[in-house]
Amino acid sequence: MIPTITAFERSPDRGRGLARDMRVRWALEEVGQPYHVRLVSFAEMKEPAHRRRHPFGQIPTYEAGELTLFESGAIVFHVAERHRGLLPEDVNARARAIAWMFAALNTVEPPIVERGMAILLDHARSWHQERLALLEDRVRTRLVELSRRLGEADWLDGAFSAGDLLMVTVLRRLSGSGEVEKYPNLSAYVARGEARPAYQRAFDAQRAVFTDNPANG
Ligand code: GTB
Repeated sequence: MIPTITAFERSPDRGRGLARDMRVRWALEEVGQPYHVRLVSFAEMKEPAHRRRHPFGQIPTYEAGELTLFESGAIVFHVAERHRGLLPEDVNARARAIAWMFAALNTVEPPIVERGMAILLDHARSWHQERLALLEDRVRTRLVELSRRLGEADWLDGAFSAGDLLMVTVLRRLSGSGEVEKYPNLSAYVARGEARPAYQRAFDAQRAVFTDNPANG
């Protein structure tokens, strides 16, 4: 059964792999599971047909047979549970890898998203600079803590796992800000993730959506 995922027909990131379909594509590539992609416009995402897949009218979604899923973390977890390669076999190591999945999405991603939203949506507000400074502090706190924990290791807990996959995609959301580069071990960690052949296949596939669209020429 070949699953179908959804992705932006025209991603605002212009093919930089920052939208959340990237983590699902990467997970599927890591485990060698082929997939189809249904591209959706912003208008289509809010229509009933897509809302049946995703209650909040967003991407990504995942459909395979009777199963329809939303939430990138749940989709990556589902893929990781059903294939070898993204979660350790050992029960305790597996639980720790899952903890890193939650940490990526629940502890590290929120301040990064808040910062991004503030830059995008609040830049004209009188309080923008003051709030941005506060949000950047919160992001830095997490980066310092993550950098300390990672130390000189290649991955967060032993072998590469779905926790690393999600953490790398979360850190990539700071691309262009220079923030991750302040921590050479985190910068090398992201580069290590990006160097994985599965990452590169996923990246190329999502980039082709942008480059193949004549409207983007
Ligand atoms: N918690 C959900 C998940 O993890 O799946 C969040 C899903 C989500 O935010 N989806 C976004 C979406 O569909 C796309 S990824 N937005 C449309 C809408 O809400 O109407 C977020 C995203 C968008 C664009 C960039 N970018 O241009 O850099 C980066 C990330």
